[in-house]
Amino acid sequence: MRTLDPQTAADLLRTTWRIRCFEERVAALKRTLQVHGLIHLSVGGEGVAAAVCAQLRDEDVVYSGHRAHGHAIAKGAPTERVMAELMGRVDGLCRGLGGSMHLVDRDRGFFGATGVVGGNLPLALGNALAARVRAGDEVTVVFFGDGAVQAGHFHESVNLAALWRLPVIFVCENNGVAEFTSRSEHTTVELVSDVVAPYGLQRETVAGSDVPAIFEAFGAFLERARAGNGPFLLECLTHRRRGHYEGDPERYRDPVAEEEWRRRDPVARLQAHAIENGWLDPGSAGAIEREAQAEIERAVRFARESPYPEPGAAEPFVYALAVGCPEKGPHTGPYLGHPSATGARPHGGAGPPESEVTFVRAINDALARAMRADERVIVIGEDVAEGGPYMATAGLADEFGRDRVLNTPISEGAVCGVAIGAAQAGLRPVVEIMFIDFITLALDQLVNQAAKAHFMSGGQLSVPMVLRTTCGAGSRSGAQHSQSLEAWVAHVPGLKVVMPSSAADATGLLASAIADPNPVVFVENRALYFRREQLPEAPERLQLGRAHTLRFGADITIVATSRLVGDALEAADRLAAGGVQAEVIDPRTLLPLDLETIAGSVRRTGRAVVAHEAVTLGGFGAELAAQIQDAALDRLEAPIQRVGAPFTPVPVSPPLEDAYRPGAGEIYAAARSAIEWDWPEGKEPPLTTAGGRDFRS
Ligand SMILES: Cc1ncc(C[n+]2csc(CCOP(=O)(O)OP(=O)(O)O)c2C)c(N)n1
Ligand SMILES: [Mg+2]
Repeated sequence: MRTLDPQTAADLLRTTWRIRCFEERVAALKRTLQVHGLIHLSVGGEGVAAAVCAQLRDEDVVYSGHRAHGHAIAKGAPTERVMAELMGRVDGLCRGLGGSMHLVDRDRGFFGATGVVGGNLPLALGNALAARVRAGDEVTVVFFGDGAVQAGHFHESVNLAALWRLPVIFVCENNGVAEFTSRSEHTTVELVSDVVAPYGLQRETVAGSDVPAIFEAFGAFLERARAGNGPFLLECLTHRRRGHYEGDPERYRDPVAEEEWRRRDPVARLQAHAIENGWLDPGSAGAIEREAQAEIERAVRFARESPYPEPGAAEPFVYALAVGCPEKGPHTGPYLGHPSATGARPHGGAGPPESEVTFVRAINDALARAMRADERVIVIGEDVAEGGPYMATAGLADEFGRDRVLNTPISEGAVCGVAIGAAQAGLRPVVEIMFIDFITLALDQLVNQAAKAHFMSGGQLSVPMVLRTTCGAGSRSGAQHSQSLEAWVAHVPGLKVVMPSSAADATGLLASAIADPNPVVFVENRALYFRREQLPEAPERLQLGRAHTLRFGADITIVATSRLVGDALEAADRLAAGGVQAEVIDPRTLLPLDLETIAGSVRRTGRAVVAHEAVTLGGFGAELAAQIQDAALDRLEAPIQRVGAPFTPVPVSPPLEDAYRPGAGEIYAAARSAIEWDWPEGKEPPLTTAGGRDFRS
C-alpha cells in the first residue's frame, strides 16, 4: 500500500494550495464579471483532486463534472490556460469554446468536464473499454457528486462497469448536497458505497478532508485497476465550502456545520499533518502557499493578456475534419443503384462482379468489411453478438470475437456513452439502438456529449462513432416502434445524419460513416430491409454530404429521403405518363446537406416537392423547404409542397397505419398541385425563366 512520504506530502500540499488559490481568485474575478458563466468552485474538495490525480500518469484518463477546476489542475492542466478558458480567451485550454464546466486537456489525460450531472459516467467506461481492447494498462477515473448517484446514467454505468469488469475507478465527492437540497431529500440511502453494494464492486468511504486516507485508499484501488481489475468506487465525504455556484445566496446554509467544516479543512489538515510529522517546517509550508498565490497571479495576467477569439472562431470546431479518408464515387446519374428504379442497372454489363443482396445483408457486409479493415472498429448494442432481431450483425461475433462485438444490457444512455468514450479514446465504435424510438434514452449522450465534445474541447477531442438505428412504420408495431425522428438529431450541430434508401447506398455510406471522425447517426428504414438488389462485391464508399440524383427531369424536383425515394421514383413514372418530367433527388445525408445539388435542380425546374415518412410538422422537409426557398426563391413558380405523415402517433390497425404512411400517391398528388398551382389573381410573380414549363399557359 502506498502511504504518504515527505516528498509526496509536500507535492500534495502544493497542489491543494494551487487549487485553493485558483478558486479563491476565480471567486473574486466572478464578482467583477471577469470570468464567465456558471462557476462551481471546489473549495473544500481540493484534497480529493490532489490525492487521486497525483497517482495517475498522463495516459490515465480523468473525466469530471461541473465542479472541475481542481480536477483539471491536479491532472496537470496549466493554471494560466484554465484561467484563460474561464475568461473566454483564445489561449484558454479549449480556445474559449468550453468554459468552466467543459474543461479539457487531452495531452494531460483530462478528457473533460461536463455540465450535465452524471453524463460523464458512461464516457469513462468507454475509455476503460478502449484501454482493454488496446491491451493497455491505463486506468480511467471519473469524478462525480452525490447528486449524480440518483441519475439513471449512474446505475446503468455501474452495472455495465461491473458486468464488464472494467478498470475504472468511480470517485464520488459526496458533499451531502445537490445544488441547494440535502441528500436526505434526494434519497433514503445515505452512503454512495451502499448504493453500489449489490453490484459487488470493491468500495470504500473515506473522509474527504483526510488527504492521507484518500491517497492510500485510492492508491490501493489504482494498483488493482492497473493490473486490469475493476471497477472500484471511492466515496469521499467532503464539504462544499462555497455556494453551489458563485453568486448563490446560500439560504440553506447551517452556520454551526460551517464552523465544524472549517476545522476540517483539507488543506489546513494536510499542512498540519506534514508539520506534525516533521516533513515540513512552518516556514516552507508558508512558502508553498505564497508560491501558489504568485502562480495564480501570473495566470490571471496571462489570461488578461490573451485576446478574445475573433468572430467566426467557433464554426471551424463544430466538426472534426476527415483526414486521409478518400471519399469519392459517383453521386449522380439516372437510376443509380436503386432497387425501385427502372431502366439501366448501374452495375450491370462489364462492371465488377455482382451479387443480389438485401439491404440488411448489405449493412452486415459493410460492418464486416469495416471490422476486417480496421481493428479499431467495434460493434456494441443489445443482442448484437446474437445478430440482432434483423440479423444486421449476424456472424460478426464469430468472426471478430466478443471483445469486439459486445452485447449490452438495455441501457441505451450508457451504451451510447460507452461508444463516445471509446471513440474519444481512439476506437471506432458502431453502436446499435434497435429502434429510433429509443434514442430518446440516449439523447443526452448523443446531443450533449457526442455532438459537442469536439467543439467544447476546442478541437482536442473527436468522436468517431456511428449510431445505427432503424425507423419507419408499416409493421403494425404501433406508436413506440415506428417513428421517424431523424429531424430531432438533424437539429444538432456536431452530428451527421445519414438516411440510406438502397442497399448500395447503405454499404457505401456506412463505410464513410465509420471512417468519419464525427458522430454519425445512421438511420435505416426497416421497410427497406428485405428488398433485394444487385450489388457489386466491392462497393465504393460514398461521400457524406453528396446528394444522389436518381432521375433527371425538367419540370419539377422531388427531394425524398429513405423509403420515400422509391416512392418518388414511382410517382415520377406516373407523372411522366402525364407528360411531366420529374427530377428525383435523394439527399442521402441530412447533415451535411448537399444544398447545391438540391437547389441547383429546383432552380432549373422551378417547382419542388419534399417528401419523407416523418410527421410533416417540424419534419426535415420544413428545413429543406426553407433552404430551397432561400436558394431558389427567384426561380420558384409554385409553393414548395411538403409530403409527410399526419400529426398523430403511428396507429396499429392496418387500414389506419396504411393511411398514415405517406407514399407514391401522396408524392404524385403534391407534384400535381405544384404543377397545377394557380397564383391568386394579381399576385403572380414576374414570370420566371427558370427553365421549367409554364403549365398555366
Ligand atoms: C442532468 C442535470 N440536471 C440538473 C442539473 C443542474 N445541476 C447542476 S449541478 C447540480 C447538483 C449536482 O450535485 P452533485 O452531483 O452532488 O455535485 P455538487 O454540486 O454537490 O458538487 C444540479 C442539480 C444539471 N446540470 N444536469
Ligand atoms: Mg453534492
